[in-house]
Amino acid sequence: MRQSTLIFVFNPQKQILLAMKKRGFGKDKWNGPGGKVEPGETIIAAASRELLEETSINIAPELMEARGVLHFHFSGKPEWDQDVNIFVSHGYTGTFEESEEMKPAWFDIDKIPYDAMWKDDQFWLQRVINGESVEFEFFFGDDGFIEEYTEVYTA
Ligand code: 6OG
Repeated sequence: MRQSTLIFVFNPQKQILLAMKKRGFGKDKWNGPGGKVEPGETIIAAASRELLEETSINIAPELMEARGVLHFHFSGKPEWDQDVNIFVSHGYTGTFEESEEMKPAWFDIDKIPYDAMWKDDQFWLQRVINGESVEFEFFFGDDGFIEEYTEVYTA
């Protein structure tokens, strides 16, 4: 399965960094920065690279906390299927800037814009914010809605 990344950065005011996707897959949705793992790249290196490319923020690899994985399946579009590896960081250097791909902004954690996000986020994002690791499998229909989902429990 294609590997991808999603990173949630928190500032000292405990706000979360989300970014409006301006083009491509997930256009017009708020999401964490992130993207595909390139051949020969580690997942964590891809997370740092995507964050820097999309928002100009730098995170040392040791500050990246792995928080699980989401397995996405898209009906009729197997080429979109992907495993999205979630990371959280409470430290960063630099100041975020808008890129061609994303427009970042800080959000209070009680004002997350779920209505303008992927439909799966409401099932797991709050738990990641609370410090948990998650693993889910989501099956999306043609209309962008979730047809079925299961939580994968690992002891
Ligand atoms: P590019 O393929 O444009 O990166 N991603 C999803 N994120 C959420 N929250 N829900 C989904 O439900 C997602 N599917 C993909 C992974 C795509 C970015 O979007 C994330 C990547 O960060 C279907 O490089």
